[in-house]
Amino acid sequence: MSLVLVEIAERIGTITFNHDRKRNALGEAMIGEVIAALERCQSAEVRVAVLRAQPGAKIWSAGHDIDELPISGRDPLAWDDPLERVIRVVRSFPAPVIAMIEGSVWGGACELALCCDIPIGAPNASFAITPARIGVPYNPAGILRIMNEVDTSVVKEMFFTAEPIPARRALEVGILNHLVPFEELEAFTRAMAERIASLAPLSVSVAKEQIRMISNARPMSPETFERIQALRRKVYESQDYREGIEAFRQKRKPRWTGR
Ligand code: LCV
Repeated sequence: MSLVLVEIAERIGTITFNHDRKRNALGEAMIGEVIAALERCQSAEVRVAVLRAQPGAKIWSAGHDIDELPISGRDPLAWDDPLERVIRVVRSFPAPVIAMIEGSVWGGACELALCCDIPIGAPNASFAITPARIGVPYNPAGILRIMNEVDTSVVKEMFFTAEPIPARRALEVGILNHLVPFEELEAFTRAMAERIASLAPLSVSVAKEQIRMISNARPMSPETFERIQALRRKVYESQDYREGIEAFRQKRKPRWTGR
């Protein structure tokens, strides 16, 4: 069964997560299907794409597939990690990507939702950034991308508490562009997509790429980069990192040691 469904009509591509068994956890197989769906949309020259879960979803995505997090002292969120790859594909997709969000969004799925161009949420949308739940060292590019969308003080609270931000507050702090009642969500999103698809595609596409490049323009010295990598290595080689994953698998609370 496909982990992702794709529909392309009237220059609008709709990509639906279809992996409820693992709560749309973003594993390699599912991400491969999302990337293939985006490539199909690009070949069909869609003017806007919509990323969504099944209608009525309680979980938009449970984030990175924890079962695929490496234990062997390897960077869990390296450049070629599937989640990192799909985020780059969405950000460089040559047309706006709308995230239509019903349900809770966890971990790296928050970054995926935030790197979409226009996040639109239903009243049950919530956003929890969860490295601290598992003992994971998030990656600098991902932190910068989240900081580009949300105030630093809110980013800190999300990373330090791993608590879900509910829809109303998500709208207030800039995670959501729009908060729409359930019964209006599909029509609102469709109208936005049709509006974008009716405009000059090259102008829209170039505006998206310009904004991406300008928002990336934060120079970082090699020394700073190396220092960040050393700090992250300390975390993903820690006992706590292994404990976080083990605890998830055993469905128990983790016992942190700080080592
Ligand atoms: C693998 C899963 C997952 C899952 N992976 O259903 O941002 S970072 O750094 O943290 C990054 C590393 C990251 O994104 O990490 C993942 C962060 N995600 C989370 O912490 C969310 C973990 N999941 C949950 O808290 C619950 O599953 C939610 C609240 C999403 C849904 O709860 P619900 O009661 O509806 P279950 O927990 O029963 O999950 C159904 C099945 O999906 C698996 C889970 O192990 C279970 O599998 P089994 O039926 O085989 O037991 N699953 C859920 N999330 N991220 N597998």
